Amino acid sequence: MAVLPSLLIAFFLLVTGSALDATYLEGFLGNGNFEEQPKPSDLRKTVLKGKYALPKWELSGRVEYISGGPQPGGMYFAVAHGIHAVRLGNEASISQTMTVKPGSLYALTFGASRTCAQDEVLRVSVPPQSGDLPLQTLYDSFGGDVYAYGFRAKSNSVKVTFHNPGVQEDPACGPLLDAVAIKELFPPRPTRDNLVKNPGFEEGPHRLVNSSNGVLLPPRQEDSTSPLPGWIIESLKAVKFIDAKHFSIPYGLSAVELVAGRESAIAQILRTIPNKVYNLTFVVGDAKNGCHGSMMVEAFAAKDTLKVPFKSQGRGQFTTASFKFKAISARTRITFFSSFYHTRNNDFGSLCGPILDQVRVVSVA
Ligand SMILES: [Ca+2]
Repeated sequence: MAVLPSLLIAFFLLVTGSALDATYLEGFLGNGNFEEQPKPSDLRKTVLKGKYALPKWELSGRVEYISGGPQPGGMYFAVAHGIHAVRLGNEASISQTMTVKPGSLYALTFGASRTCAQDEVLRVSVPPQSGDLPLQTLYDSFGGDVYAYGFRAKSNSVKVTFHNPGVQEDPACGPLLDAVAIKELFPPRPTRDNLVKNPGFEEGPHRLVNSSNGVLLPPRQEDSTSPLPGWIIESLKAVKFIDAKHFSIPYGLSAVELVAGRESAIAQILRTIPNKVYNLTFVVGDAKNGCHGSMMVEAFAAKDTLKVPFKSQGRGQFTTASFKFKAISARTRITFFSSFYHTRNNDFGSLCGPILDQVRVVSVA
């Protein structure tokens, strides 16, 4: 498997930990793609035997070491990143301790999918933080989904754990975890000519190599620990972080795709002056990813709203919209969502939608 040189360097720094204080951290965790194989004596069929059977990881409960493709018993596991993955059975977990900078914001990026039950959940914890990721919705019907989870480091060493809190009749049932990477994030600040933090979505989680389908930002992300710095992911479903390498992006190198209709919204809380009038500008378009049709993005700020229709021909076109709102308090929430659901023309199982970029709020003199 081809690994970018920068990832190798970051991986080296990650495992040695020596230069971390001064160095920016991005890349796989130790054996983050699970391609460093366990010793044959540490495996019973596919089940890993003991706490240290998988190099660089600590295991608990029934963890299987999986090769992608057809499985005995008729199941098929898609492994998008390399060949191997782990499967977390009933109440099983895998952990890794790593060196980080206290106070810094990080995002974990990982490939995860459910294997048998509809209601499988992956719990990610980096104490004292923890979050449950429902895997019920398959956003990409082919390669499995890639998610991000953000956390703020409380000390210079953190223990990252992926846990299956579920109990199914078949103890092997549970989420498949295919690759795990980390990236340090730098939360952007509002500027004099824009009150919005991270307005063009340029700061976001690591994209896995081979990950051509974007990174899902799970729902219920607080702005202080969001993997998309500054932004809150509200509601029930994910928003997708997409990059210029695989999608058409209006401005810069990344944007967000509103893939789950009204079930998912992206929001930010701005500092405003009550009774002052502001102008909100944003860009709506399509990512040139086979997502066609009549789209609509709804924007909300204080008591004002705007519906922006956009007819996607799947050519990577975009339009700029703006409206004025009057702040009613010292904090104003701006919110965006897609009015409709869309699926890709070439794959009706994959959710897609309008993209949002370049959000700007300035006060009107
Ligand atoms: Ca952008």
